[in-house]
Amino acid sequence: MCTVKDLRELGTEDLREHVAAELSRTRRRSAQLTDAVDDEDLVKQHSPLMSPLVWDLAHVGSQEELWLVRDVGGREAVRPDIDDLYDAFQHPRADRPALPLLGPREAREYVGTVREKVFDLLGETPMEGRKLVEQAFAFGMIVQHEQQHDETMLATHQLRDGPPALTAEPPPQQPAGALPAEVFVPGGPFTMGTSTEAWALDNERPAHEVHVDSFYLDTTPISNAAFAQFIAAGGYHEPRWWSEAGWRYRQKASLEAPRFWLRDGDRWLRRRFGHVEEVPGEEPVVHVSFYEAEAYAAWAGKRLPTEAEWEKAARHDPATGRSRRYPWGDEDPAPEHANLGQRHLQPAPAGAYPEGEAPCGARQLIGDVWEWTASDFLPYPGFAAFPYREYSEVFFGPDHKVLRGGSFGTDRSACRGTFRNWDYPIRRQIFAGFRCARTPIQDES
Ligand code: AVJ
Ligand code: FE
Repeated sequence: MCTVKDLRELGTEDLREHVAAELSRTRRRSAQLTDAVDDEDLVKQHSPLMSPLVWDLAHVGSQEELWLVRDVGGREAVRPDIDDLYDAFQHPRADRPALPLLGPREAREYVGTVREKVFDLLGETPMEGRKLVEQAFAFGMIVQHEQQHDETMLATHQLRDGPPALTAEPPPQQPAGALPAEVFVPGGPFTMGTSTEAWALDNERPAHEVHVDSFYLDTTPISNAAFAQFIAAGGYHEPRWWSEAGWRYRQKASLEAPRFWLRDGDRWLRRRFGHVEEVPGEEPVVHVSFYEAEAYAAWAGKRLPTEAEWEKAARHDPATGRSRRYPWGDEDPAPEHANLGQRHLQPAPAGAYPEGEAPCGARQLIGDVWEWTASDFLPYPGFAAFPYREYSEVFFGPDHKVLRGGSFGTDRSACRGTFRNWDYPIRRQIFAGFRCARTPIQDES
């Protein structure tokens, strides 16, 4: 387990070693996700929402070739003829199966060839002199990119029909103990975003002060049992809990429950990576859209936290006044802190991971489920696209809502207190849940 706190403290050789370890660890996961099914399954489209797994694999290689082999390394292109096929902006996901994609064997060979060249150039790349390589940023960006696609591939696995293909240990069943339902976060300024985290992506930058009024935040994510009460109370049939856009979507899609839930008499079952099982009441709810989260919060007399509230709860240390990298401190996530990295293929019970607790007392802000926030995906003041506009900038605006904290399917390299994810408010195939917030009523607190 790597416990590097600050890559700026590493010498070039140690930095190279760190990069090599991260690249290899990441590729093992991509291999697991693609070796788990046969060739037919790899080229097939399991849902119009997703690419065939074989597209994700070669796309990962293509981005690595563009940024590391060609740009950082200045080496000759490996496959300039396939750039367009794996450019996510050229072809929507639904159209990708019809493209003349590399087959499974070719895709594996391709990513292997690219990786060999990257290991070769890693040894001679100076980790300074050019913004792209400072603290090995481009390598970190490529590690995170592959890990992000690994989470996307995990979502594809969840969407595929048929018997289970993936296995993992269940998460620790730690008793939560008696936790308060909500924690209080006193009003005041905090530092949001970062200007120092070496591998932070452009949308997390720069650090800036934000004032957040006092608020209450749920100690844990909303559980399946709590969400089932909303269903039982007729929540899906009461327009008053829904925003206008949310209700329109609820009607159009005939939503009745989280995605992958099945009614069985008077109980709920779910399909999870090929297993059909009773919905565990104590686990955080997952596979709900922003609109369902918003409706639940209204029904509960609450609201979703803003992105600034979420980050203040997760990072602000009132004892020092500074913002931490993670809720528990500045050390990289270890297994006792959070459910990350596809070690378990489901969230841990709400209230787990006492060692990952934030100074305000909230739990599981990192890991388990992505948490929908009330906020649109917008640039921070002073934002500068780097190294390319298509990572973040083209997605800024009211169409995408911000998600925070990462899920059981997210790697630790692609998740931190400042990390920002985003998606359309209708999306349910991602590993997203939520927790609620509320503004104190007069004289409370
Ligand atoms: C940050 C998860 C929204 O998957 O669309 C992958 C990450 N960007 N390849 C996505 C990403 C380019 C992105 N999200
Ligand atoms: Fe990508």
